[in-house]
Amino acid sequence: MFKQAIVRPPGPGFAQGLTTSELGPPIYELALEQHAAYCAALETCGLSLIRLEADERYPDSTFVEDTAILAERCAIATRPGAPSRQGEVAGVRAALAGLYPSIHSIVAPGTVDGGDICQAGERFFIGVTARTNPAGAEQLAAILTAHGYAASLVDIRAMAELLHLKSGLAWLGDGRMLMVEALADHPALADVEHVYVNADEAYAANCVRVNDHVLVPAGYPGVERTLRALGYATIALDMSEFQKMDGGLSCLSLRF
Ligand code: CIR
Repeated sequence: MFKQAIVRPPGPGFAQGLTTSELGPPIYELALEQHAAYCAALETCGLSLIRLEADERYPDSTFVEDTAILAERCAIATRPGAPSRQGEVAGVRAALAGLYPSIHSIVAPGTVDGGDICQAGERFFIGVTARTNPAGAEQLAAILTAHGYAASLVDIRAMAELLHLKSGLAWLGDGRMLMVEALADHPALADVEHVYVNADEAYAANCVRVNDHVLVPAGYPGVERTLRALGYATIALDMSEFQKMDGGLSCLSLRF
């Protein structure tokens, strides 16, 4: 069960962040509304929120998930793969200081984005991507295994359409992984149950199981139907302005 989450609203310079999407610039006011609805949904799921102030120096800093890995037995401050994002980590680390007895760090030349890390119970899947390099993935795996977790590397560098591992999959609990079909044959994912997302709803592979609910992006009825048929209670959230900046649901919070 998650009890808390760290969130940070977008700042006015949000549109200057990194993006590969061709969906046009985000509307700031709408992004704030969508962020507020996202925070309310986390509270509906029973979480209390640690709300950081918007950090105008870093336009991508609303995507807090990329700056840390938070597990029950350890916390790791990342070193994001995009140089423009590395300065985001200090503020999140400061927020974590009172919450974990010690905080590990990913160090150069390693890079890790939290969006590449998927916890599945006692096991962590670590995506190797353009953002998380092999050195960072190995550092993280060593920290996690020292704390008694299993760690599996999932190299998806050949799948350029996936910015992060969790752009293409989400752990649902109960031994199940929601995923795009492109990941179906990945050997690292062979021993979890696969639940597929159709290619035309690929964005919705980035869902988040939060306690008794699964947060899903609004506008993807096939994924919602699939999840409801499996017995999950879903909460649909409009993510349009974050999608314009390559962001998904998971990246807007650090849940622990
Ligand atoms: C970036 O390119 O880094 C941001 N514009 C989006 C990050 C999304 N993060 C995530 O999916 N975990």
